[in-house]
Amino acid sequence: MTAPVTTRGPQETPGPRGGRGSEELIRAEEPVLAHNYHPLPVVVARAEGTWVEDVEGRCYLDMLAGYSALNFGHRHPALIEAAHHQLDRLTLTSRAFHNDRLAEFAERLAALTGQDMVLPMNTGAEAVESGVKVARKWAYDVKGVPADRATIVVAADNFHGRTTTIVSFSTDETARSGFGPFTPGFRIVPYNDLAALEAAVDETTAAVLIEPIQGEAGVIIPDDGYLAGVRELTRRRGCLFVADEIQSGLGRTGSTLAVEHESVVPDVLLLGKALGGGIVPVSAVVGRRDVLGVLHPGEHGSTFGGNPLAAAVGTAVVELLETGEFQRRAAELGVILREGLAGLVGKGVVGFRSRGLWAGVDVDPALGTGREISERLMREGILVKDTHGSTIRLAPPLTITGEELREALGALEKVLG
Ligand code: IF1
Repeated sequence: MTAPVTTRGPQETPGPRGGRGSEELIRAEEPVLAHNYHPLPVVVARAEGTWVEDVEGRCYLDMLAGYSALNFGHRHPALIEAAHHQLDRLTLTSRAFHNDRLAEFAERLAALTGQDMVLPMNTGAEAVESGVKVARKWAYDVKGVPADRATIVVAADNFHGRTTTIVSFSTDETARSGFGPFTPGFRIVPYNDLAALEAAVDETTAAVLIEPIQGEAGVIIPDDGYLAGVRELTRRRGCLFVADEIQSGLGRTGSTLAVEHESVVPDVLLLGKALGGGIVPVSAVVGRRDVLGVLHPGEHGSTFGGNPLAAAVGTAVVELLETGEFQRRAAELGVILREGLAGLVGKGVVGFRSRGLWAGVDVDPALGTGREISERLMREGILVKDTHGSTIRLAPPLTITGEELREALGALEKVLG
């Protein structure tokens, strides 16, 4: 084992360490890796906390945090310890047998989120797919919707994942076109529009599925009252409220769940990303007993879902969140982020939206695309990811310090100057 990265800045041995350098590794990917991504030209080799180090030993502040999969930073000691401990005992059983880690994970995750039951899966898209299946089954078994007639109402500009059913209700042509035929049964309404939702819901509606804050769309925060309105509407009209908290949940916005900002409790929560502690893919559908209770043996499953390694890491994640420390940090540091960004409005920033440690920043298009700004920030030692057009998103690990956050904001000011 080499020493972990504990300091920022170039390490003692700059330059490729024996192996292939960044440029060579990037070139090597080209003929053998499907071109479904266009990554920034940085090849990461090690990371700790808020910092990543490339193969040449250059260090960068990670202001993306694996799209919120790294809310606790890279290799959080408690999570790494939980993973090591479990690796030495038991890693996989399949759900054909019980394992000794799953009960505690489910109990503590349900308690943390104020729900009754947990359906463990692996990736975010699987949690969404599973949520769709549960909602449909509930519509037939409990609500009494005629067979194969259930509908699910979703929002325009949503991002819920990449499977064929999920892209069926995407409005992003890049994500969708070329992948049909699509799964029927979805109705798309504008986000943040309760009247449109009211009009779209009918007696066939199993659920309303939305992100409490739309991530890929540019960190779009709905008006105050929207989430409470969705809750009231779904209850009154007799359908489920399914909240995709895969990106917004688990501390990011300054609370365990983004729906807490409006004191709303959905019927079903979809969780992922940070639930795996940046170590393994862990996702879950979490919901009330009368909803998740519609599933019976054989009706749904997963080889890896609920495996003991995932459960051990997931339990350690829940344990970190039980302290409230990360939610508090996100809320407190979110003020620095918001004030810093407010100070850049008119200085290259045309507008921004933020909640907790999560921001979508619209850069003056005259200064470059989001991609170009991201490349300039990379050269300043800050890693971010653009979204549509000239919007960049900031979502650092919740372990970031105020000083590091100010440094990132300073770099942003510099590249926009
Ligand atoms: C990509 C965005 C982030 C999600 C929500 C479900 C999933 C995601 C709210 C699916 C996934 C990802 C996946 C990644 C890009 C990314 C993303 F830009 F698209 F919006 F995070 F910012 N629900 N989000 O955000 O989870 O199956 O990937 O585990 O697909 O390129 P997954």
